[in-house]
Amino acid sequence: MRVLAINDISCAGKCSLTVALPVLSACGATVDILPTALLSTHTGGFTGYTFLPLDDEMEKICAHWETLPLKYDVICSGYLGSRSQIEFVKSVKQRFLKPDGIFVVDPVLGDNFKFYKGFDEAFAAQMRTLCGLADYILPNDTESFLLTGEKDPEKALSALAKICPHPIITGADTAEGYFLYYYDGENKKIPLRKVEGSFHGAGDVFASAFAGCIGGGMPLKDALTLCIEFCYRSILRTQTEVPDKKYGMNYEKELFILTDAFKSL
Ligand code: PXL
Repeated sequence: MRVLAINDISCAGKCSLTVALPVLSACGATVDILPTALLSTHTGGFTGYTFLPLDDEMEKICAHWETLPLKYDVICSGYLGSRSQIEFVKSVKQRFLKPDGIFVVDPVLGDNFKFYKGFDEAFAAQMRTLCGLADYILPNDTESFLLTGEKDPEKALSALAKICPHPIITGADTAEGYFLYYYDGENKKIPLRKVEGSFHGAGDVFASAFAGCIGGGMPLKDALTLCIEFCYRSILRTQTEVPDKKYGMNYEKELFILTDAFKSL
């Protein structure tokens, strides 16, 4: 399985490509990367970070790849720095995804019901159009709200199912408890064990594992169950091992969950 991960490089504070590479590799994937921006740290909780958008390089990298040629079984996109990058990712899908390939979009927009720095309504509207081209989308509760205007996860999921065959809301609190919501012909949900606190990079850990599992041929429910376990164990480890949560998740010693699952596949 050859995977293209489109995401930023945040040099410190584990997220994006520094997470995608090891996690997808643990699923047995050969991973190529298309960096969207180079930052000293991610933007969540740090101040004074550097930010270099890589739009020009992305164009040049793809022009070179077309001479090789390269085609991908899976393309997964995450943090995109501008509306023009969203448009560019659409063309990357067209140029480099195999006809039967899988396009996974993590519509990175915000958390705790707020936009990340630099994003706004217009950016969310454009991200919605990228979601419309995806086979799977992985918004968190904030992102599903920003994409649909619906706070209720069941209603948000139904709205997202109108634009993408398999939306997955990675975690949402309701009166009945804390669930992952996904659409597979109908609305479905899986209960999650809640760990108090906010864990930066958890969405990237989950999205990378999911892209690896689904690209590796796992049925949807099995892929979700395994990724939930991998994430939960990583969160528990992070809770005790990482004093400052903005530095990201300690998922490394849980990668065996993925390598074990892919041993015989
Ligand atoms: O984890 C999502 C993410 C990815 N990349 C950058 C970010 C964030 C969230 O804050 O700032 C640069």
